[in-house]
Amino acid sequence: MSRLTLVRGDITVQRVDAIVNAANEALIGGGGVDGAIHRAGGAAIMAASDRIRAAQGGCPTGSAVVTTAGCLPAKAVIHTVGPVWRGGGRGEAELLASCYRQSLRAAREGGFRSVAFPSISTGIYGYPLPQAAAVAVAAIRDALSADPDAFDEVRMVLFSAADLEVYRDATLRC
Ligand code: AR6
Repeated sequence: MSRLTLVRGDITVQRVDAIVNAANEALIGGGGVDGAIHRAGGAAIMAASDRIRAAQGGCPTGSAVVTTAGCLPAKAVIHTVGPVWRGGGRGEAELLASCYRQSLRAAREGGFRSVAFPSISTGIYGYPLPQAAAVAVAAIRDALSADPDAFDEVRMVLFSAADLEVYRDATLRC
């Protein structure tokens, strides 16, 4: 039976089958959670990203690709690319929902039964947190109800207490 859980914490230390990275389309690493994952996981994650870039040119916004997790406790990293916030009228909500859907599809295909997400797009990409939380919670719940036996746990890992509160509100509202 799948469940959505919310915790405050650092995604790099989560003991789950797969963690999700808020990456960029070029898969070249960066700041925020992306930087933290590459630092903690080591060079194997970038080596695998390099191979994906060579094979398919990167990862378009709203899609997801899977690499090794290197030295991290997880078995795999699912890299997804959220939309840059441009005011909300440029398909941002659909692209963000697609990140959660495609990441969970990749997890299911990989047989990863527990998955931890950071709050995609709400840092450097500027997506307003309450709107992003509503999209994330709805997209995860839709995926879990469509396929109730696919996962044991889908965990949202929020970096701050304030972010956790916003996500908690979103779970009560949806
Ligand atoms: N664990 C969990 N959450 C974290 C961690 C962590 N260790 N570190 C940061 N966050 P961001 P984006 C939270 O900027 O907005 C990169 O340069 C953070 O507080 O990491 O999708 C990529 O390469 C925020 O709530 O991702 C892209 O170019 C959330 O993670 C770009 O940033 C997402 O913030 C992607 O921007």
